[in-house]
Amino acid sequence: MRLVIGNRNYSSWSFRPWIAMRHAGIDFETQVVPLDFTVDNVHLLEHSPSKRVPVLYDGDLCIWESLAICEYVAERFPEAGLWPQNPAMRARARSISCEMHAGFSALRNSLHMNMHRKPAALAYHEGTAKDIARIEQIWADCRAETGQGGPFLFGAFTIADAMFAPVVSRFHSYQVPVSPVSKAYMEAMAALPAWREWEAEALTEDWVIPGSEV
Ligand SMILES: N[C@@H](CCC(=O)N[C@@H](CS)C(=O)NCC(=O)O)C(=O)O
Repeated sequence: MRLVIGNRNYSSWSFRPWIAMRHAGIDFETQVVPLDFTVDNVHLLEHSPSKRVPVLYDGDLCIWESLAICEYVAERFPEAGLWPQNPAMRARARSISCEMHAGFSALRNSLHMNMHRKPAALAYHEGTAKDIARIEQIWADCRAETGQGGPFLFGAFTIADAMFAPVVSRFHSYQVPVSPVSKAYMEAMAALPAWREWEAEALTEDWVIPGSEV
């Protein structure tokens, strides 16, 4: 399998399936196709029917959209336990994953993922503050109700954690003040070997996207 991703430093959507697949120990190649907004990323059309990354190729099969890729690998590698075993917990994990995939646009548009950024606070608008509050509520509820047996949202690491991974990175880069529960969750995420591998690669990249530097 081959996962086509954007710049590791900025491509938050690419980070999600990559960390899920790497953490699960799935064998795949990574192909980096740098984003270039000066030419409207037309080169992405060579790799992706939607002109967006990430895209997963499994032989001739092409799967795009981060959450669809995660769903595909969870089905193809059931032993990896990428969703919770318990049906009620699995349904909840899907609810919060869909909520992340479909929402939080104020946060995503104002605090871009940028692992190179020297961590420092940045003023943000009310919409972003509301998104942050909702995310912290999701994390607190999961840690209290479904997080037994491990430091992640459903105890063991699942796709739900992968979907929130770029948010963890953003909260760190922009020094968003968080609760002790969120802080502990963020530390567990950043300690994952897969996280460290992605971050180390991101820090070697020297591409700069001016619009993502805030
Ligand atoms: N809903 C898509 C979003 C993918 C997306 O927007 N990817 C960005 C990179 S993080 C992209 O390819 N941008 C290229 C462009 O907008 O031209 C997903 O979940 O995969």
